[in-house]
Amino acid sequence: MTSRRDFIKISAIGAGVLVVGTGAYKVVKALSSPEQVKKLVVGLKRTPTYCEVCFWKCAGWVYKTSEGKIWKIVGNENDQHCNGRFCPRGTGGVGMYYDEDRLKTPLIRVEERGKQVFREASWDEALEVIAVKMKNIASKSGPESMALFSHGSGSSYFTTLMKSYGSANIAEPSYAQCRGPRDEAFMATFGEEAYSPEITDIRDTRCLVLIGSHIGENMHNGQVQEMSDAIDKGATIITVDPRFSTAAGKSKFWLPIKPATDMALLLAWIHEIIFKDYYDKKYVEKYCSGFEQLKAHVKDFTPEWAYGITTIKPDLIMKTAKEMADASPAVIVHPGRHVTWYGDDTQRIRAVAILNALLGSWGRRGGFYRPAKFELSSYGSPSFKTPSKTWEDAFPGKYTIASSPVSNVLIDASIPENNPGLLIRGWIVNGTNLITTIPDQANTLKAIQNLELLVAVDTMPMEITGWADVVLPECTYLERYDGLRVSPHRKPAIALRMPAAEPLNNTKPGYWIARELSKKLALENYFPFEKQEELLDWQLKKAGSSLEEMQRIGVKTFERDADDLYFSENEQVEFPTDSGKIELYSSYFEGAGYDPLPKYVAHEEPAEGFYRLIYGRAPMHTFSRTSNNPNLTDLMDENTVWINPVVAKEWGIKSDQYIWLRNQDNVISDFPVKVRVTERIRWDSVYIVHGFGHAQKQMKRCFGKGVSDTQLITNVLVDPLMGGTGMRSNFVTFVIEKTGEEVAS
Ligand SMILES: Nc1nc2c(c(=O)[nH]1)N[C@H]1C(S)=C(S)[C@@H](COP(=O)(O)OP(=O)(O)OC[C@H]3O[C@@H](n4cnc5c(=O)[nH]c(N)nc54)[C@H](O)[C@@H]3O)O[C@H]1N2
Ligand SMILES: Nc1nc2c(c(=O)[nH]1)N[C@H]1C(S)=C(S)[C@@H](COP(=O)(O)OP(=O)(O)OC[C@H]3O[C@@H](n4cnc5c(=O)[nH]c(N)nc54)[C@H](O)[C@@H]3O)O[C@H]1N2
Ligand code: SF4
Ligand SMILES: [Mo]
Repeated sequence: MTSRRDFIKISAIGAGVLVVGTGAYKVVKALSSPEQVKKLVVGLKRTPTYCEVCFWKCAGWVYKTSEGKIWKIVGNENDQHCNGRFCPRGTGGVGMYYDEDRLKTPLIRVEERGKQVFREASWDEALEVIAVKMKNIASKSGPESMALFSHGSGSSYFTTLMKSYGSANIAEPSYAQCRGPRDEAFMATFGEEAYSPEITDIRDTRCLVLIGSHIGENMHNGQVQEMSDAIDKGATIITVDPRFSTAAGKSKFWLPIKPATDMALLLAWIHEIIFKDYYDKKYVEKYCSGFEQLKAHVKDFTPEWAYGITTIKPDLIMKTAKEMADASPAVIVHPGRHVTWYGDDTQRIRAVAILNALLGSWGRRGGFYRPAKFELSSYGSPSFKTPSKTWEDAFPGKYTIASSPVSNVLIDASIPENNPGLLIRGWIVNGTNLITTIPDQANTLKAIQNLELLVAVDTMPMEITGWADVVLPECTYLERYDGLRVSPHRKPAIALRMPAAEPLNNTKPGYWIARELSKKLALENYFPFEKQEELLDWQLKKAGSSLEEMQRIGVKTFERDADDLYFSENEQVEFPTDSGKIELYSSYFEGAGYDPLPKYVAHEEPAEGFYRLIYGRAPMHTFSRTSNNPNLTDLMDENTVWINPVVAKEWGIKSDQYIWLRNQDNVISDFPVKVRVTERIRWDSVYIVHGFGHAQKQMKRCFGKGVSDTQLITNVLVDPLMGGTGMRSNFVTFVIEKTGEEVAS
């Protein structure tokens, strides 16, 4: 049996970074024991924070040396997100503060956009330039022709600014490039989303099915810890992945599926579970609607049928279906997170939701729990004006079930020749590196070239800042207050982030930036608190705490109002769907003109000599945001391309050799990438970690290291229901020598 010790480890309190996989990763630093670390920090000053290296938002403590320098970040033991342990990235977060390539002062563009010629400016001047342009845009074209792209803690301030200015075009890449299809599919089925952190009750599950979710490389903290616990307690892990992921290495069943065919497997599982009478009859009768329609729909989707599509043998499909049924209701078919794969993503995740419903796992121990969230008091600022148009008017009739603005729609709406019903003329981009985040870079750049204003608020000189008219340097999360973290979990909780140090150079917190800009736009009545700490203290006092208390404890966890983490035995549950039931057959989708039941649609296959480009995460990096972090580049400073030995042999390619990748549209990667020849990937695909291949010279450590998946994602399969950008529809071939360039050694 696999043991907890074998699995990817989250570093214990303040310990060095330790990453152990199934031979895939080496122990990269010696561990000091938690006791040693505890001794080391005795008497040192600490301040609370929650991590911004990814969006799991673990709460921790920032320790300073006796000289008062930021030294270490460790997990807060009372935090449900991390249980006192940070992941390697969170531990390495200190590197964001010390990175010498950070943005240092506001910059104003002096030459053509994109040429990257800037001059330094004062905050006052930079904000004045922005305010003048924004006023111009508002009077000429209406405030609704501005858009905000944002990710991370600062989103709320810039959202307030944007709404008070008169625009509701506020998009986060965590919707249309990430979990949007999943949340829409779960909403349609259960009337509720899967939340962040996900409400998966992994610690008590008896069977966890991972469809692409590569937990262990996807290092979302509490989830990795709970999966380790579940493995220790004997849970079965079933991993469906064309790649032998770290999770696959810990699985009883690895299903090396032919990529892009998951829908067929899901339908066959549904078929098996219904026709073998494996489903939870009492639960389905009591809570679900549309069972008979579903049953008729999947009648022919047998394991044999799916075998022809997925390459997964029928007996393996049957065995794994039985395994899930045996564990029911303590079974989780994981909803996934980054699910924008092939354009039929909402429907694929609908199939996932249906499976969970049949297995009775929603609302049950070891399945999905009911989240609880602390509700903060709001301070009653003036109400926002209603914009005369929103992003939904850009291309009417498209993506009608999208419940959040779609980033790619706002980008398309910035290109006049697309004839949008609303033309976007200016962007504020905060905390998202759109150039590496949105597929089809040429389209993004085309949109940018049409803008009258592009403001980038960032901590690093990332690609997006190179295209901006004005660059505003935010200080890192270690140097600022931010909004209280109130993410849902098993118990309601609040976590505080406060500065551990003064902002370096001429950088400022997001709250300050948004408020100063609001003053220049005469909108400061939407920011009634001059300092964010005054607002936090006000909110905390309303919550029965205070800023002073939270500075001491960092995290405050409350009891749930009722003992209702799971459905009780005879509970009558009214689900927030149209019918009040779990909708196996979605009347909502049907009403909106979409398939009420998920269907399998074949996807394009690679041409001869091409391989499907698939991508994912590495445990020690987050997207592109960590690629220049000195602590994390120490652990991994480039990505590699995984190639199956059969393919490598055909091409005469060897491990450690550098090659370029060329995609179906003839785009060649800017930089070469190191080869990793491995049995752990199917022959029809190649795999790289997202976030590398930076083309920004100002980031000295990561410039030119590895390849960018985004650069090669030129074919985008947009989800017709909600606008998500399917990105796994690209194929690459190998370029062994690039004319005019040396292969790096
Ligand atoms: N090709 C491809 N595209 C993808 C993905 C993929 O795997 N492959 N993944 C998708 C997913 S799942 C997601 S969630 C998105 C993520 O998309 P993003 O959040 O855009 O990801 P990053 O590339 O990390 O960009 C974050 C930006 O925020 C800046 N930043 C970091 N900290 C701060 C801060 O405190 N304040 C400010 N103002 N800026 C800060 C960083 O320097 C960086 O420029 O990308 C999506 N796009
Ligand atoms: N270390 C680290 N952890 C992170 C992040 C990070 O940047 N770094 N980002 C966080 C965020 S915002 C997100 S959204 C999540 C994303 O992480 P997840 O939601 O877990 O992963 P995905 O990107 O959906 O899937 C990646 C896996 O899908 C497999 N795959 C590729 N094609 C197919 C296919 O057709 N079928 C199947 N079944 N599998 C396929 C790949 O081989 C890879 O193992 O990670 C989160 N955790
Ligand atoms: S999972 Fe890691 S990077 Fe993400 S918030 Fe937690 S410690 Fe930070
Ligand atoms: Mo994501």
